[in-house]
Amino acid sequence: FGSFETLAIETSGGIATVTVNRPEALNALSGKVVEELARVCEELNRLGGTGTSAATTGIPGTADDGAWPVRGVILTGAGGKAFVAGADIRELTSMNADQAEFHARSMHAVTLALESVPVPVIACVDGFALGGGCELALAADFIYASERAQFGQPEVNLGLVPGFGGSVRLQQRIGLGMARELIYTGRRIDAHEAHRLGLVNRVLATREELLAAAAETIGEIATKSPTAVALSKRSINQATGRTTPEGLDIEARTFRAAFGTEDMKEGTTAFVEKRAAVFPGR
Ligand code: CO8
Repeated sequence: FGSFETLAIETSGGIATVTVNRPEALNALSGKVVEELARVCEELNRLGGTGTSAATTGIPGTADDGAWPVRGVILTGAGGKAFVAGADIRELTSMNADQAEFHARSMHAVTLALESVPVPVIACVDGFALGGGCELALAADFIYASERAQFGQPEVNLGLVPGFGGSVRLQQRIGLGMARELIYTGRRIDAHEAHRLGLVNRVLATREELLAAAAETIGEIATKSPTAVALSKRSINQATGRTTPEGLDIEARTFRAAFGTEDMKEGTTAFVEKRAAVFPGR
């Protein structure tokens, strides 16, 4: 993945762990962090297969077709106090409106790139996920949190509005009424309230348990067809925010694409032959 100033990347056991690493600023999203996240997302988007799978599924990939060296991504923050405490407020104070819009659009590109990574991305929130931090977590497939997690969109306290996707993705995740209330009040909520609202899938007691639970879920997903998981992710993302007929059209096309994969042949044959499937990953 190369070397980074503001991120720590570790790959082990088929999991890439991306850690935002600016603990002195509670991992705030400076321009540098956004730039480096964009680079990582570019790498992560090359993880699918090529050859037959790319031709039939459209999932971009490495030269090593079917290898899938990474089966999931954990996104987290360093220092034990914050996931990400938002955009870097110090940096915002020296920006003009053009630069601010550029910064917002750059981060939008990162969130879209994260959503198109062909393996599941789990945000592990241990501490503050505020403003841009909550918005970054919302671009992951789903969120696991520790008991210490706190979520919020506090932009109104700064005379700002959500700028990294919160006005779109928060309502998609928790519904319009609660999204409005959280954004208008800037209120912080704890992990359990976030869980009740559906913002968080699971709450774990400690950071260790949080990371272990995410690794376990990625491990479970890794026993499935990688092309089917990648296509499911793409189908869900492409259908989000569209009308039902448009979403169903996307689903039908994706279903067709799955029919062109070797994984589909192996999965259905294995079922008929009453044996466990061994997915070739293409
Ligand atoms: N940006 C820059 N520095 C930060 C940020 C931040 N978002 N958050 C914390 N820090 C720094 C503090 O300044 C402090 O640095 P120093 O030690 O040098 O003074 C250090 O991190 C530790 O923070 P605190 O001392 O404040 O720690 P506390 O435990 O007292 O408080 C809080 C923790 C409650 C998280 C507090 O730090 C806080 O409120 N932070 C700001 C949270 C916030 O408002 N986030 C939203 C930012 S706006 C945003 O994200 C909009 C996104 C879209 C932007 C659009 C692009 C233009």
